[in-house]
Order: sequence, then C-alpha cells, then structure tokens
Amino acid sequence: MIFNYEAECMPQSNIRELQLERLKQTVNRVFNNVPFYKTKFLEKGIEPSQITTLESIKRLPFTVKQDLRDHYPFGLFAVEQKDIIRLHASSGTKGKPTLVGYTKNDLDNWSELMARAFAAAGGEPGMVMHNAVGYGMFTGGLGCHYGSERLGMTTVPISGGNTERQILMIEDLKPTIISGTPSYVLNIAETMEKMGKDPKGTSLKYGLMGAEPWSQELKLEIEKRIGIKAMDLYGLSEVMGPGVSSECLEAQNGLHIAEDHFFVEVIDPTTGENVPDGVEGELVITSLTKEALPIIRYRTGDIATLYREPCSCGRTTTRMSRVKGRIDDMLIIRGVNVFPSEIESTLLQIDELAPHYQLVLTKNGALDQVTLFVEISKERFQRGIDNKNLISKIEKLLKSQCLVNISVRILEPESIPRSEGKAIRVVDKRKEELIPM
Ligand code: DLL
Repeated sequence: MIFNYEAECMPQSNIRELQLERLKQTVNRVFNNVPFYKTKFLEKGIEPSQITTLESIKRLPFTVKQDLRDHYPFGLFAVEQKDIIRLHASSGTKGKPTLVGYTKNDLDNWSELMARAFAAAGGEPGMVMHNAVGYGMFTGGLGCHYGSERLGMTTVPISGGNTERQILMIEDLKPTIISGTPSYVLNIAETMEKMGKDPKGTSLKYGLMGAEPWSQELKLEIEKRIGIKAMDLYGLSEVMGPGVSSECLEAQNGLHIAEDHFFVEVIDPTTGENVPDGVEGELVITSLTKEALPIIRYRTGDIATLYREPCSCGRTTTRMSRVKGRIDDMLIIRGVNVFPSEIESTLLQIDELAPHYQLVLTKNGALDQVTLFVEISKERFQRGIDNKNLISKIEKLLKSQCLVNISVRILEPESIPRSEGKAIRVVDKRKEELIPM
C-alpha cells in the first residue's frame, strides 16, 4: 500500500523542484536563526541567495556529529525552546549525548514518514503492530509508535526486552507486523525455539527492522526462521530518527528515500567530493522541512550507494542500498578494509554456525589483533564438534570472500550476549571501557 501517493510517486522532475524550493527555505532558516551556520557560511563566502540550484548545495559546509556535541544542548536549534515539544538523544557511547528536538510540525512529518514506511512494508490500517523497538531517548520506539498510529494500526508499545512476555503478547494479540532491530527480532525467534514454540507458527507476516547494519544473509535467515518478509528501515537521530528511507514489500531491493523531506548525497569519505550514483560512499543528508533542528549536509558516517532507476512498486523516489556499516566500525586488518556486515555475510553461509558473532580487537605489542568469536549451531554442537576443520573452513572462506586473515574462535551455543536493541558486533579491548548512555 502507498500511504501518500502524491508524495511518493511524483515525477522525479517535480521532486527536484520541490527539493530546491525547500532547500532554499532551509538555508535561509539556518542562516537567520542558527549563529553556528551563519558563521560557517560566511567563512566560506556563501550567502543564502547563492543557493540557486540543487547542485549549489555542494558549496555548503558539512555538519558533523562533533558540531552537535559542541553546541549541546540547544545551540543548533533554529526555534526557541518553548516551541520544541519533544527531545530525543542519539545513542552515543561516551561523553555528551547529541540532543535533538522537534516542533509540532516536525513530529507530524516524522509520523507521516513512518506511516509511509509501515505501509510500504505491508502494514495496513487495522492491523496489529508489535513495536519491539526500544522506547525512551532513543528515537526508534516513539518514531515507530507514532507512524504506526498514523497509519491506523493497533499499536502495541512493548519496547525491547522481557522477551518471554513479548512472546506471550505475540501469541495473544496476534500482530501481523513487527518492528525491532534485526538482532532483537532474531533473539525473539530464538527464545521462542527455546520455549519449545515454532516462530513460524505466529500470526506475523511482515517485519520492519533497522537501527543497525544487517547483511542480506541475516535478513534471509530472519525471513526463513520466522516465516515473514523483512524490510529494512533506516534513519538517524541527528536527521530525524527512523523513516529517512525504507524498503518496499514489492521489490525488497533498496530503501526508498523520503526525498520531499531529505536531500541525500554520497561522498568519498576521504576527499569529501561527491561520487556518481551507483558508487559506494558516505551518505550526507540535508533536512528540507525540519524546523527545530534543520541540518545541512550532515556526514552520517554510513556507507551506501544511491540508485535512481524506477522501482516495480511504483514509487519514484531515489533508493539507497542497505547500509554496509559505519566508517567508524570499519576494521583495517593488515591493510585490508572490512566491515563487520561483510564478515556476517560469510559466516551465515556456513551451516554449522549460528548467526551470533563478535569481533574482538586487542593489542599484541604494537600490532592490532582481531579475533572472531562465533557460535556453533545447536545441531552441530549436539552432534559433537570437530573444531579444527570447521575453523579452517571459516578462515578459508573469510580469506576468499573478505580477503582477510582473521583468527577464529568457536564458541558453544548461547555464549555471545544477545541483543535487546542494537547488537554489539565489535568489542574494542584496546581502549578503556565505553560508558553506555
Ligand atoms: O538508530 C534510528 C532508527 C531506529 C533507525 C529504528 C531504524 C530503526 P540512532 O540511534 O541515531 O538512530 O543511530 C543511527 O544507526 O547512522 C546507522 O549507522 C545506524 N542505522 C540506522 N538504521 C540502519 C539500517 C536510529 N537500516 C545510526 N541499516 C545510523 C544499517 C542503520 N544501519
């Protein structure tokens, strides 16, 4: 179902026209109301009147996460605090959080975009929606909540955690659609199996999942294990929260960007130069309608590609590929760059393994060491383990597919901590312990 046909299926030329008009408004808004932007624009010799085409956005400076931290709490807001009706914070791990705010119109737009995402993922008015995304300062829970209500679904605000209780609610309330992080939805399925229940036997048909990188292989594993169609949902607090882009049920091939609200570019993360469509790089997002916290060319740190070919679902918006990972999470192993999601893709091709792993970084003298800890599947464990052959099989496959030499350690089932939100895939023991927010 298409929630807002006019917005989601408008011809590309009209989208570009609308984007330009809204870009000009946003540039004026930040220039007049946010001293940080005024100073940065003037330093680059730019006045809002010089932004006359979408191309000219490239003249504007980038915004980075540190800018939000430096102006904590309200320094980048473009409206007075009394006009802010909601605050959230990004899931930072140390230091000051990045605080984000919303006016009434911002929340209306956000709900609309999340309603679009649910409709694209198979949601319909009247369906029961099990919202297993964490509530609180994290944008995930409430973002999904308001979108689900906007679409007219019966929304179950269960949040993350207390998994056995979640399962009883799923059995009793018979939801058709679930939202959560992929790792938590997998955790629910695994807990059901442990309780002697078949996750494929529930009423669930669709899942809308995101907030963390997940490989195509993990998506297929979730679909098979629960008997649902799993759609990808992307977003980030600094820009809005979930709903910046999402996958459609029809094609399940890339995430449709809400281009009437965001202008998305891809840059080479080292040079900062724009790269052509289809080339992988860092997503840079400019908000086009936000009032409380408009953001100009925000460097997301997320790696993806853009596609502009039409989609079989009828939506005309540009699509982005699934996010491969955050630049910060990229590992450099003896000169080879690799993302945890690429390692995940390889591991999930090996039947003897369970989809639970962690990459642990340590120091051996001056050298960084990476060890992959991965769980063996229950079936294989029960049949007895021949670790040596299995380890060499994993190492060979990692070498041929990811071009890295990683030492592998096999663990018994249920050794890796399960996630109730964002899974921790990389544990960096080289640095001091991170303090969760
Ligand atoms: O994670 C918003 C969200 C909630 C998205 C629920 C989807 C579902 P933050 O906590 O600010 O916001 O984290 C944003 O999470 O920059 C990406 O690195 C990562 N991320 C979000 N969605 C995806 C996804 C929410 N679908 C950061 N695939 C982003 C891969 C994702 N990474």
